[in-house]
Amino acid sequence: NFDYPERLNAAVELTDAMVAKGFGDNTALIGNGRRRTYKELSDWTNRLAHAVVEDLKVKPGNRVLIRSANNPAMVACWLAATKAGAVVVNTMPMLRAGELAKIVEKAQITHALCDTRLMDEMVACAKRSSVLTSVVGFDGTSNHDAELDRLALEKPVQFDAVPTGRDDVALLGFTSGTTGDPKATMHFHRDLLIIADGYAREVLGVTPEDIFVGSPPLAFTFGLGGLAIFPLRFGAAATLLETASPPNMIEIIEKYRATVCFTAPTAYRAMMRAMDEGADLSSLRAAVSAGETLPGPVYDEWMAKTGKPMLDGIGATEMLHIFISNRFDDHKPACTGKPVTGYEARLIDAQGAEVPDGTPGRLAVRGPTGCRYLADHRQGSYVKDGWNITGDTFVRDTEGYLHFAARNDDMIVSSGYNIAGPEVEAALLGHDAVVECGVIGVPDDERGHIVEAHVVLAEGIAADDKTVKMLQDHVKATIAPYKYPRSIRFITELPKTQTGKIQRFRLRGEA
Ligand code: 3SK
Repeated sequence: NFDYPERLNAAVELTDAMVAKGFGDNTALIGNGRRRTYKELSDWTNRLAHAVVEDLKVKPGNRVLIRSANNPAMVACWLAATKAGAVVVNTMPMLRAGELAKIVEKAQITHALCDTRLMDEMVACAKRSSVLTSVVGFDGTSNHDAELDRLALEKPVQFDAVPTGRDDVALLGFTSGTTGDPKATMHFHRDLLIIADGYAREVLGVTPEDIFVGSPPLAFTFGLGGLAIFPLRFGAAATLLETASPPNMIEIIEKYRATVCFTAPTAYRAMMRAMDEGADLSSLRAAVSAGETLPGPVYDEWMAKTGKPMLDGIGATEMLHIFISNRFDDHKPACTGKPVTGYEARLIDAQGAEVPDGTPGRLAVRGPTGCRYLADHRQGSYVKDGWNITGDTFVRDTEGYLHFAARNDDMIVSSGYNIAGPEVEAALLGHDAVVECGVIGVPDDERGHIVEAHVVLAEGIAADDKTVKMLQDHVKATIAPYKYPRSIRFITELPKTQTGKIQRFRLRGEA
């Protein structure tokens, strides 16, 4: 039961209200060599909000695009635009003008706030657009040396935030496109708080002593929640890294004794290799894994090395954040756990009927934060009676735990057997020679399809027939032998979305 006042501005709750609650001197953000307290963040975002309203002429409901890597200035711009009543679209720094133009068109963006280091593509995009009328630079390095910073400099540190309604749209989240076809979803001011008051409170038990670190971009709602909303809602601190490679994250964890980490299984594997070489990650009390399914061997290894569970969860941009998760006191390998309070999950067949426990079914989810597509004819096929029909197949066991099987398009039917690609991937990842892999089905005259693994090998392992045989034997010894990859291809890198999800459709040669 998420009870919020009718008039609610989420950005005020995450800044000014935190100061009023006595967190003013707590560290809120760390990044680009500086720490900022809640009081400083509140003042900064209020000054920026004045500039956004008075100089840039942003009106409530205008769509404002923000383009930046993860840094405190990006968080400040997002909060300032939200205080001004704008609907924010956070975007990835790697997007090119053509990709930005699609977002601008779809979301009818009128204003863009852009890190000056990323201006070229933004300006190129603006030149093509008749909707986008204002592009203003901010200094992502926090030296306050760009146009927006100068406009904000002399402004008052008090700002009367726009009294938005709790059900007013605050954020448009663009899906990352594992299928190559992005959609935008609308999120209300109350949604931004529900994910903290639900998942972050219930599952992570965040306290003001926590220090967050992680890799997902703030432009991906996984990152916005994990690296901004969750810490700020509880008076905790977020460390923001423009380049969040595993070595950078390790450095930050050791330097600040970070306690909560948000990243994907591949990064955790790299972090465990670093632990073998002496890295100290003992300060981490919560290792959240999402974005990709967590293979059993990665969970097991983390448990063995740290004595703590890695918390697997599944979320979606459509639902804003994680809606099914393991808990600290209730977790298992190769298991995504149970729904977070407020969310319901059903597994359905092609006709929409619920499947019995033990039978794979398509995951449908319902909850307070979704799912509302922006101007999209697909709303009717992806959302039925309030249930968001996801692209994932799960199995529920008799105790109610949900186990990921595959993305619907990653199920392989070979000689009449249903084989879940991710299960074969988990088996391969259990072998030290494998760094990363993606498994797909490829057409075969005899079997309909066969299982094909695309494997990135560890350093020093030869990409030859002996390794193929070794990996095939390993899979046969780990899971039912009929699931073994009849074809193995060695590659140097897997195709991934900008949020780190493996694009298996590209391995299938579909784009
Ligand atoms: O699992 C995901 O991909 C996800 C998407 C959006 C927000 C949070 C998560 C974990």
